[in-house]
Amino acid sequence: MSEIFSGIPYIRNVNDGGTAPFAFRYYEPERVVLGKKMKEHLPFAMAWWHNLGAAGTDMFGRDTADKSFGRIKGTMAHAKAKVDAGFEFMQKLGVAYFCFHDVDLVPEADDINETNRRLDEIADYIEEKIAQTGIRCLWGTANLFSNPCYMNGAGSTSSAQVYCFAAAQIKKALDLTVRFGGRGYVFWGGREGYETLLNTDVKFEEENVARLMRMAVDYGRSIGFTGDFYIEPKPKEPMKHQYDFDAATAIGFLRKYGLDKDFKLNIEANHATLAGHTFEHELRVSAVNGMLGSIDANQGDLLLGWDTDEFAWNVYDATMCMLEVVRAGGLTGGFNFDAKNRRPSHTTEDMFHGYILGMDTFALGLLKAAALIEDGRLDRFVRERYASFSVGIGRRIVEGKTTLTELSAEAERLGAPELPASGRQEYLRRIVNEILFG
Ligand code: XUL
Ligand code: CO
Repeated sequence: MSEIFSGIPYIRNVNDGGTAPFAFRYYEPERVVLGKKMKEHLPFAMAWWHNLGAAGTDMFGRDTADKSFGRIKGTMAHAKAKVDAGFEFMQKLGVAYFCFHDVDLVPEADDINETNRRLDEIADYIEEKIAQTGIRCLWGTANLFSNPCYMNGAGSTSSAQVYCFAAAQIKKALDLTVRFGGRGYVFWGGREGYETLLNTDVKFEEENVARLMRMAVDYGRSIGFTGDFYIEPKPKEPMKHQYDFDAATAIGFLRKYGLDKDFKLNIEANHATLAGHTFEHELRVSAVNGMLGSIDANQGDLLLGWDTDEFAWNVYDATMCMLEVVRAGGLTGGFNFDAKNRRPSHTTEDMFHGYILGMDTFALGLLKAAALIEDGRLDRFVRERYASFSVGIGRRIVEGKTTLTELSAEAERLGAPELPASGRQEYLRRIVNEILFG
């Protein structure tokens, strides 16, 4: 098989001060940080759909990039060329995992029997590549939003027939995930939501979504899938109201329907900001609930109200992200680059620049997070901030040994409270800048 990205070398960290265009500046897979190799802190994954599929089409114009890989799009020959391109791409970057939707892998046919036959054919080919390279699946998923039948959602559809097709796609995607050694299986809500209450039974739709997830867990476990299921929250786009708005909403849903033992969350940076949260807020909410599973590592544009899926370059955000991940003890999943090149970045070189940027940004974030942890001032400040709860009446509160009557008596004895100690936000931000920029 001939090389597809023939002008591009294997990407290494050459420590040349950053002048080589196809080299990492910060990512060094074998470097040990906080007792663990960088590649273990950062299990990176390639997103099949963006990297091998997205070619720049938007609602105003057609493709700018050529992702034919020398074949006619919409054919099985093209599907195989994408496999070749994808594995060469991952090998050149040292990316150990990939993520996929079923219909990223093959052109979807009109009849599901034919689609499944095509999936079996491509799966054989992908398995060969997995055996040759050791690259594995991070997570798989079913695309339950592109086909027009999903106009009202999949689990939340108004049609029992459509619900069956959703179930069939999930079953097949789970089979493939297991065949590819996947660590996880994702439910991104897609069109699970609604446009208007005038035609929607919210309670019924949510219950049906939960039923579908329960059946997915039962089937997955029956075929030997031992990994985590994930919900990937997103607040809007495509539907006006999405049922998995944010981490807190998704966690409440999982607990209500008894799915919290099998599911964790896949947090995407751009979805967090669309929900009006920071990336690190969503990570923290997941982590404190024992639900931080995986990350869709991208970045939005705060001036735009939609999901731009850019490659992350904001080092503050990456540092805060890595602080959350390291403190949580790492991910059961990994860092999936759910990111695409900007439309004018249309060359194959740009595909590599995108990944080098993304990998370097999170590597730099890891280094800076480690420096902040080793510095200790932030952690110490937070610990000391709550010191009044480790003695006297504060301690009795935490130990559950007091009552409203006792606390009320204490307040009356004091007459008026002192102001809490300063939150020192500006001072703490100075520490962050000092660690980031020296
Ligand atoms: C959509 C999105 C999806 C999921 C997988 O915004 O992020 O690509 O990651 O379906
Ligand atoms: Co995503």
